[in-house]
Order: sequence, then C-alpha cells, then structure tokens
Amino acid sequence: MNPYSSYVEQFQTLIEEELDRAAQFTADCPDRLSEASRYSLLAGGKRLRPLLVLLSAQACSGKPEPGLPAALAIEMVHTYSLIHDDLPAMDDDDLRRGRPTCHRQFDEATAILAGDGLLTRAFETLAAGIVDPATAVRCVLELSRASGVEGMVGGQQADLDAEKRFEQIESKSSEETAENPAEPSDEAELQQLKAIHRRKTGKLITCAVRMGAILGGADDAQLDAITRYGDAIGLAFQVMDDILDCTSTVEAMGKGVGKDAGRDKLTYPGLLGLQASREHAESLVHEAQEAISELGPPADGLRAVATYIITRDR
Ligand code: GRG
Repeated sequence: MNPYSSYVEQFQTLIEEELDRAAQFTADCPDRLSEASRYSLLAGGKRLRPLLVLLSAQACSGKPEPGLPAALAIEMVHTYSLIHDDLPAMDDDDLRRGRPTCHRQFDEATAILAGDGLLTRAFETLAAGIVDPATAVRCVLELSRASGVEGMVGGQQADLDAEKRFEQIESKSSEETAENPAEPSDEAELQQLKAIHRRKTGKLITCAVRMGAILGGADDAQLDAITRYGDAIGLAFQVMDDILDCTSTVEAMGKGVGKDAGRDKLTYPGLLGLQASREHAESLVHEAQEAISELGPPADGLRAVATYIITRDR
C-alpha cells in the first residue's frame, strides 16, 4: 500500500462517521432538505480537505484529533460548492461522486437550499466544536475568507467572467480594432488562470492546512511553512484536475470529463500542453515538499498527500 492510501485508510472511518454525526438534523429540518444534504455530503469523494486538516494538525502537534471540527466544516463547505457548481445556472452537470447530482436526484430549489444549509452548518460546526473561543473565531475567519467573495465564491465568478470574455473574443477575433483588441498573450492568460484557481480551489486547500495547524497549536514558523505548502499543492491539485479532465474517464472520476475542452475553457493543458502541465504540477509539489522540510516525521502525512496529488487518477 502506498503511503497516501495508508493515511486514507487510517482516517477514512473517522471522517465518514463524524460527518454522518455532524449532519444529523432535528425535526425542524424538513425531511427532503435533510435527505438532500446528507445525500451529497455522505456520497464519498476523496475527502482530501478533511484529510489535510487532520494531517496538518498532526504535523504541528503530533496528533490529528484537534483538527476534527475544521475537517468536518471544510468538507461541508466543499460539498456545498460542488452542489451549487453542478446547478444548471453554473456547470449544469448530471453526475457527481459517481451518482446523480443533487438537483438531478431532488430538484433545483432543494439543491440550492441543501448547499446553503451545509455552508451554514459548517460554521456552526466550527463554533460549537472548538473549545477555545479565540481559536474558534480564528478558524471561522480563516474559513469565511477562503470560501467567500475574495476566495472560492470570487474565483467562481472570475471563472464565469473569463468564460464569457473568451466567448466574446472568439466571436470578434475576425474583426480586430482598437475597441476589440487582440487575444491576450499566453503569459497574460496563464496569470489570469492562476489568479482564478488560487481563489476558486487554492484558498480552500490552503485554509484546510492552516486550520489544522492553528488547531494543532502551530507557532509562526510552522504556520508559514504550512501555508506555503498549501498554496503550492492547491495549485498543483488544480493543474492535475485540468489534466485529468482531458485524460481520465467518467468512471474513474465519478463526474463528467472533457467538458473544459468542449467549452474552449482556459485550462493548463490548453495553454501549456499536457507534458508541460505535468512538469508544472511536479515542480509545485517539489516546492510544497521543500516548504515543510523542517517539520520532520510528524509531517510525513502531508508529504504523502503532496506526492498523491501528482499521481492521482481521479
Ligand atoms: C459554486 C460557490 C461555488 C463555488 C464552486 C470548487 C468549485 C467552486 C467548483 C468545483 C468545480 C471544479 C471541478 C473545480 C476543480 C477542482 C475541484 C474543486 C474539484 C473537486 O474537488 P475534489 O476532486 O472532489 O476534491 P471530491 O468529490 O473528491 O471531494
């Protein structure tokens, strides 16, 4: 068994059982909303973000348990984002985590509300689960900033805006004038792509490791190292996601693939080609490993995740 799989095996039951427990709702939550929220939250998935929280807490304190409330909260935020991202107004997807998307299985309004409810429950989970109030507030700030309008939500809007601009450029490219300038250069597009993904995917991954570190009592140097690690693997994860969208299968991914190319979307393979994209992801993972080189054996789990990111096939 590779090191990553052994960490997954070690933490999987804890993550699944605790997510199940954190998403038990009282009778005040209508049955349909409870079913839809649990359907999406408990549908599996790689659980990468909660694993990162636990491994980061372990890297800083020697034990994963302090990270648990943040591990649950971040998976709730992530699941809400997937539910909303799959909606007809966004990506309009039918398949997620190997089964029908939430709005397909239930209906659009219920899917919107399930996402809203999971987002809210995430902050309740942090506030109720972290004993020290100052640490709870710190984690609430970390998660809200990473997932809000200057983080994931903003990244999603920037992505939608970029798609629209690209469509306009495509339709106007035959009539370039001062009002309709030429396409931006590859370098400018690469910077734009990076800025979108840093917010859309990267900040939540960095937030996972930062919350784990904070809950593990990290000092400033440890938190800085963990942040640099998170920034690098967050981007590497997205580069690999773009690569897998071109090279993997629906069966392996449990979601639609090939949609980016079909929509002429700005992607790493589209800009750099497959081979250079792979090399870019590898160099980011190298950067991540360097960042945590001082943290010693307790950070072995984080090292295993970094390696997994560039070898994953789903
Ligand atoms: C709708 C507010 C809002 C935000 C959506 C995260 C996101 C922003 C959209 C998801 C679209 C997407 C495919 C992004 C690429 C990277 C990514 C987040 C993939 C899905 O995460 P995984 O692979 O999924 O960790 P599992 O199902 O394994 O948890």
